[in-house]
Order: sequence, then C-alpha cells, then structure tokens
Amino acid sequence: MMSRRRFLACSLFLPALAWLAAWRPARGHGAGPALVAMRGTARGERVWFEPAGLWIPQGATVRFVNEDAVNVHTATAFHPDLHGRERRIPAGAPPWTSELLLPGEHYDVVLDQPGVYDYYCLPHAAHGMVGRIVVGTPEDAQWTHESYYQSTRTNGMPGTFPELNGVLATRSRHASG
Ligand SMILES: [Cu+2]
Repeated sequence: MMSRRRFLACSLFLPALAWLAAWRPARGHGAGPALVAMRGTARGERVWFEPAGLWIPQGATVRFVNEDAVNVHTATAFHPDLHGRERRIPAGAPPWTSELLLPGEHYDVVLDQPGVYDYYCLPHAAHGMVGRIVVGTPEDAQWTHESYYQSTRTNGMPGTFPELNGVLATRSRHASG
C-alpha cells in the first residue's frame, strides 16, 4: 500500500514531469529560442550563465531565463552605449539589454549579425557573471575578425569568456538536432 508520504511525493512529481515533457521539444529541435539560464546557489554566493558559451545560427533568438530563485539578473551586451563598457559585439550590431529579471522572468533577443557577442549581468558585474554567444561562423560573408574575439578576459571586470573555438565546436550538436 502506498504510504501517505510517497503519495505526496508522487503528486508533486507528476506535474513536474508533465511540465518538462511540454517544455523539452522547444529546447532541442530548433523550433524555439536557444536558452541561456541565469543561475545561482541557494544563498547567492555564486551566480552564472548556463551555458556560458552558446552557438546559434544567424538570425536566431536567444532567450535568457532567470532560473535563480533568490536573485535578479540582467543580460547586458558589452557596448559603450550601455554603462560605458568596451564594445564586445560586432560593429554595427545594435546594443541590447534586458530589464532586471525577477525569478522566472525571461528576455528574448534576436541576433542578426554574425560574430561574437559578449555580455554580462549588470548587478553581478563584480562577481564575474559573463557569457558569450557566437552567431554564425567565420565562413560567413559578413563575419569580421575583431581583436576581442581572441580575448577571454574583460577590461576591468572579473570573469572569463569561453574560447571562441570552443563555442564554435558545439555547433555540431545543433546540426544533429
Ligand atoms: Cu546576475
């Protein structure tokens, strides 16, 4: 006979499974946006973007989702128009930033120009919460090689970006679906 405790656990577990089943297809098959989670430890000692390095095809949408229950976060492009940072997105690409996202909230951005987009979290700049999105490949006609592509360190901020080649290497996962 099922114990009361086990029954309770199941009744919580099943809705979670149903939610996952509904959510998953949008993640892996190119039907929905590429996801970057904003995460943190329960007491907020550590915060990060996951994955820190993401490859997407030109014109794809990236969705930043705050999956951290105890912190607000932003996704903010490195650009002089946004808090005077160095430019670390392709020349001519418009700067972008989310609002402060509460737990569970999300922000979508469409990235049309091939190249490397480095971004950070405004409230956690001092904690090294940074990430990198690579759009397209160096074979694209509009791709330009900019000096910051080879650098994994920011000017005046802790945190390290993933290597460009490492992010490019993940794109086969998308091709295979
Ligand atoms: Cu943050």
